[in-house]
Amino acid sequence: EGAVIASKFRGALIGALLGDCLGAPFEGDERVSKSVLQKYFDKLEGPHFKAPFKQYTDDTAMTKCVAESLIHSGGFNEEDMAKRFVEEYYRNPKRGYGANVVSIFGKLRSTDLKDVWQPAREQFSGRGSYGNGGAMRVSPIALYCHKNYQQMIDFCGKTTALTHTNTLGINGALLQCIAVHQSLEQSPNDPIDEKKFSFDLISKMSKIEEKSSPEVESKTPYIDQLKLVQKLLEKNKGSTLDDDEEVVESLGNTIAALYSVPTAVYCFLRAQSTIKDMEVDNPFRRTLQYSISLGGDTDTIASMAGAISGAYHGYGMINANVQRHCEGVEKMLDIANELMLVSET
Ligand code: 8NA
Ligand code: MG
Ligand code: MG
Ligand code: MG
Repeated sequence: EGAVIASKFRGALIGALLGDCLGAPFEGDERVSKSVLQKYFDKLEGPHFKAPFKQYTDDTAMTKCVAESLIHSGGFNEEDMAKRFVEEYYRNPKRGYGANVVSIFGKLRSTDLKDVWQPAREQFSGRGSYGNGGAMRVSPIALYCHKNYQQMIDFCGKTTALTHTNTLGINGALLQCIAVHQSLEQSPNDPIDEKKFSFDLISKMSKIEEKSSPEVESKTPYIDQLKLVQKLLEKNKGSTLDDDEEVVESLGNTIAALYSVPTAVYCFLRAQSTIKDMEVDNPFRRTLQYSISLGGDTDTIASMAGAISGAYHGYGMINANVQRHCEGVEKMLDIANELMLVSET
């Protein structure tokens, strides 16, 4: 049992890292041809060849900060977490950060972290960011708190509020965290029941959405999206023609959390079975390949879907050759091991 959970910890973090590294070259493309992606993955999985590293972006940089802060502080500590975000950003600012989040780092630095919560509250004239930058970095929280669901919700909300205070930004991060947690709890030998997995997400998100009021027409925007996930799964699974256009149009592929986190959940669930124009047996690879094919915010959607998938299947499902092409794998494996040690209480 210990070996299974250790593999799942590595799977979640390496899944997040690989989705980011492999998705980043396609970020902003409208859609990515499935045959181009087939060759791209085949080549990376094949015999090793010398090629420049696929560099990780803000998604992984911030995920590492979250993990290291939890490990170092023995839990959530807002000053330590904020300090790591700021230091990491100024050490390497060219990681493709969101256009607005960087002003938070500037304010935190110039005020010497006087009030770590305030700069995020000031974003977008006080409405706060609804970007997916909160959600993209939460997988370590699901790991660290895997035995304490309420603590996970608490840590996830607080970690997100350091940069994203809009209800949609926060609830998107909570959905991603809950999805990784559900995957972690599920035995890799039991096939995923897509209906149950999504119903469980809906029931947990309904507790969250009944306590918050987003600035949008629906009172339950994430539940609405998750119901769409169920509808699309029913329609596309086993069908000879996947309606990717409808997936993109309705679930979305943007930098907004509402239009990317449910999409990542969909990609994970959809990739449990075969997908047209993808000759892939491995469901982890299929998750990344399908996520990237949808275009848009490819690094982030693939990273989130990769974390959910890796947390379910475990590290053993992740091709070793591909890992050799991605920056920071060794360090991320160390982090997974450390998280494993400190969370096992
Ligand atoms: P953010 O907080 O700057 O949000 C990202 C963007 O979302 C902002 O620049 C705005 O355009 C928009 N936005 C967010 N909240 C609001 C609001 N309340 N009103 C109006 N517009 C809003 O940064 P973040 O950390 O959320 O960004 C994360 C994303 O940025 C990740 O996908 C990451 O990979 C990166 N990134 C994405 C792209 C892309 O085109 N897909 C490009 C570069 C960087
Ligand atoms: Mg990125
Ligand atoms: Mg980027
Ligand atoms: Mg992105």
